[in-house]
Amino acid sequence: IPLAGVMGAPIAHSKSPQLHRHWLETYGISGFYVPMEVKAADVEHVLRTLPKMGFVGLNVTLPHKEAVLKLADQITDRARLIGAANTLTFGKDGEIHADNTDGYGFLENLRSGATDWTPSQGPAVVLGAGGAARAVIVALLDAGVPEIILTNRTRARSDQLQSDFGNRVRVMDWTQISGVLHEAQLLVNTTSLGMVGKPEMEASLDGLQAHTTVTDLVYNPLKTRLLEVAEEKGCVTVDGLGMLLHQGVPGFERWFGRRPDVTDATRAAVLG
Ligand code: SKM
Repeated sequence: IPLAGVMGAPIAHSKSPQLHRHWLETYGISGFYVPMEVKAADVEHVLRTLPKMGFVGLNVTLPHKEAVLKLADQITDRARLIGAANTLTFGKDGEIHADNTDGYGFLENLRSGATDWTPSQGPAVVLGAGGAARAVIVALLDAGVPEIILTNRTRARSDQLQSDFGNRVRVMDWTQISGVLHEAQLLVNTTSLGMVGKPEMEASLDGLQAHTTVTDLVYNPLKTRLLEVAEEKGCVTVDGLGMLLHQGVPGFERWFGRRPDVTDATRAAVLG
């Protein structure tokens, strides 16, 4: 019986156990998926031990996504480019294959919620320059978005991403977003602003127009203030829950042998 799970600190908030257990049940697969709260100092020991216990793989969430890359034996190009991994698969001798499916999950969610959005049509404005932004930017560049306008409250972090990802990324000051919003074909919030327990999105959205597709990585609440404002302006909006659901697909398929579908029932299982 295959065993898998999700490792992070904290881990109690994670919806991955509900997600994978829903799929196991739906497809009648015997398997286990367990949450594991692991301290940074224990990550290596845990990764060496789990394969011996019958684990076939693991999702990795904050704050271990970068650390696991250093312990991996094989790393996919996209995980290397992003600089973090969220999906590990263990080989027969415990060797670790590391992938990052966050960008894939982001794009699948966006495509399923905004069917008219075409990557090549115009620039994307990305708010935030953390790990999630890196995954989103790699996915958008790969999909053919001509330009990414990147803005972060701390300018130095966006400058770092600009130097990592090259001249299709243009950096703007946070206070100047309003002036470029009218250019955006897509607006993505990768910051935690608007998440329950965090400050509200304080960026000015005055320049936002109806032709821009707007998506938020925050999914608690499902409808953030950003998405509310966007809806009022007539934009197509896509909430962040689907990204979590879709990023789980490749791992589930590798570990449990069946490519799972993301449906309304999947959403309901995770929200329930
Ligand atoms: O990348 C994902 C990760 O695979 C699982 C997760 C979670 O369980 O909350 C969140 C994201 O970091």
